[in-house]
Amino acid sequence: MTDTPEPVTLEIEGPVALIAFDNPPVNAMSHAVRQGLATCLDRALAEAAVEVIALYGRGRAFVAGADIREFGKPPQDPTLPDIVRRLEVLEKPVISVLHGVALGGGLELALATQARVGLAGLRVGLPEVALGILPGAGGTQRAPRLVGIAAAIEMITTGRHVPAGEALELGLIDRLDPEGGDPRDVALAAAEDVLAGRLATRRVGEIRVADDPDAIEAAKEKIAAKSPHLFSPLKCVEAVAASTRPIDEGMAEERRLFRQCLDSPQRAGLIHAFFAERATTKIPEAGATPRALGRIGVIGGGTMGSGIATAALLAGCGVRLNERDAEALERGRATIARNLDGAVKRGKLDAASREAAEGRLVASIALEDFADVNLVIEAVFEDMDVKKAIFRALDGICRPGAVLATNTSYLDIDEIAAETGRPEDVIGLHFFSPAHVMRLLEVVVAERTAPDVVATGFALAKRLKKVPVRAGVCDGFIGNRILTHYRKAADYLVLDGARPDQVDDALEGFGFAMGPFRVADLAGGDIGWATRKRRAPTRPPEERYSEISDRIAERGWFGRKTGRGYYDYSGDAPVPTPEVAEIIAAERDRAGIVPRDFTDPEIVERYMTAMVSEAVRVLEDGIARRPIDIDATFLFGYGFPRFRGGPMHYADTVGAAELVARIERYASDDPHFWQVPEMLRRMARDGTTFAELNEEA
Ligand code: HSC
Repeated sequence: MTDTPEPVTLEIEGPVALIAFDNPPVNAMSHAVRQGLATCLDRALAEAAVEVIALYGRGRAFVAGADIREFGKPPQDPTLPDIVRRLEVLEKPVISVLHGVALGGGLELALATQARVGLAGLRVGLPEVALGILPGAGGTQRAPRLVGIAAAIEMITTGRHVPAGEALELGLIDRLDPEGGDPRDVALAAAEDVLAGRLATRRVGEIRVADDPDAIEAAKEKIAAKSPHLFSPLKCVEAVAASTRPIDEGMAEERRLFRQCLDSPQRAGLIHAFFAERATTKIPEAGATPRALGRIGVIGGGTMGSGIATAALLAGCGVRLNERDAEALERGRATIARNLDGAVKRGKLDAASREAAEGRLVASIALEDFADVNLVIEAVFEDMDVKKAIFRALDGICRPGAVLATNTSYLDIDEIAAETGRPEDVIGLHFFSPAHVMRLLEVVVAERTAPDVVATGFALAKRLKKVPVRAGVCDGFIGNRILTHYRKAADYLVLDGARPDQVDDALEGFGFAMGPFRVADLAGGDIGWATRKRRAPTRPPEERYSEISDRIAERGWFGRKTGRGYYDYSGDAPVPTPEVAEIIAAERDRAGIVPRDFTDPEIVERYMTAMVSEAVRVLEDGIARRPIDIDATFLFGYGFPRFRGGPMHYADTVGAAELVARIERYASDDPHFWQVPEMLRRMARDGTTFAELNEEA
């Protein structure tokens, strides 16, 4: 005997069979659930008194889809497509009652039932495209039968969640129960309505779909323009196009296209990214109770401070903003107001909520006003002395137990913490600009940070809907430390013969949102220049140093904000700044370099190998706990192509042995920069992968 609860249960109430999914947390259709459903259906059919069957979910959702963890493993019968086909043609009518979410295979299951009742707050959708696949259990065939080809393509290629009201309007559900209530009770009542003729049933698969070649063509064009790298969106469109055929033929075509997606490396990358987004919260401090978060203080009203304040206001927190004088404070306030306006424009909040958010902001030039905040985030410019002075002051002002956080990108947080009499309350909360938009939050744990302070950092991230990654203290933490290294590889490529725009184009071709030189122009050349100057005294003499960026910055060309940088922004579209080519040529002459050609794959290979090498050292040093934390850092903070899963997932696709061979080959030109990390050498020898390290951690 085992105590494991059944994931699917059957209850017979007179002529009604109630089948409930009970597979926490989200009732994913794992093999056990599919099997359980098949068995319950058999039993309901065998029961002569049963005239109608109603499906519903226990817990927080109807069904959130197929069990994503099963993809990539051998399929086990009964498959979801088999089940939905069976449901639709069952001798007794089956209906479904949906609450929470009905996503992917969950909605597909519901579409195969003969009537759908939604509960208030329901969201439905076919989000498979985000996982590199397509709805493979009839969604591409039944959704168009209910909403038409154009609307089905829109839903399936964006994967968006459709709110209950819209689902009713579109015809995805037949009835919306505005009261909500217990799904079981609603299921019983709806089944009785079917018996009394108050709720009509029909087989969606029997509906005919009107062809819409214009919508199909327009969708293909849009995908080619917006997501040229992605494999599955076009396959989604092809599958929907087959919905004009009889259901069995359409489902066969859907299955053929689904298989292609399943076999594509993008599927593995995107599913890895899905789990990376959730894995980062599994930290040693997860059991600690977070401290209160109600009132948040932000010191510094520049781009970063205002962005952080905006993020906190949008999350419903009360915010105190501090600047050193009234003028700077007013600028900060204005930036926050603009950010909030932008959020309204992007449809993130309505006008009333915007006013309420702004109403929660209190601006003050007196640090003494921070005495009662629960958590304060310092976001002034990167100057150790200034930061130390602020922390000394906060130590004297803030109430005991307040969390004192710094948003520094590079500086030593242990040194900052040592300025206070309460280093256990000090932590790094490293946001990424624009902080109210970018999802990554590095939670930097200093030597003496208390576990509940770490837990508070993670709780804040959850409240702000960010992806928190636990990092250790070093110059640049996880992301910027790795960035500094591979950015040098990009500089060396240019020094040795590539053009900056060629490097950018090659990496954008690989899938990065932006190449490193376009990023530098966007971030502002002055920032990198200041960092390089700060690091100059500790730069090892054997390190190659490209002065190209310094020469550009010395001219006051800081990128977009000054109209010039690597690119010239004075015309309609940015073009490479002609003088930059001269600067590069002069630097090559000065360094005695004879330029050579690089192919795009060579550029990508060197850049990615540099990224992976430093990432491995970050793991070796314990700055990141697991490879998947590094993947999440790059996916959510550095525009890493999601379909490639992150740098460590990419590294597994290349293999440790090949990476070692590459580094050794490049090292013949520059043995200082290209060094094989010990861990990578060991992995190459043992044939192990980063995925295995994730499992072990
Ligand atoms: C699909 O359905 C494919 C089908 O079309 C066809 C299949 C045909 C096959 C044919 C073969 C021949 N599976 O996000 P949260 C876990 S593809 C497994 O933190 P929230 C999640 O990892 C699927 N696990 O909560 C986490 O675990 P942890 C289409 C799943 O409230 C926990 O649940 N569906 C899972 O913020 C809580 O998740 C989707 O893409 C799943 N399907 O959001 C929906 N879904 O605690 C994906 C969740 O260990 N899910 N988990 O970290 C979501 O969007 C969100 O999780 C929800 C909940 C909105 C459901």
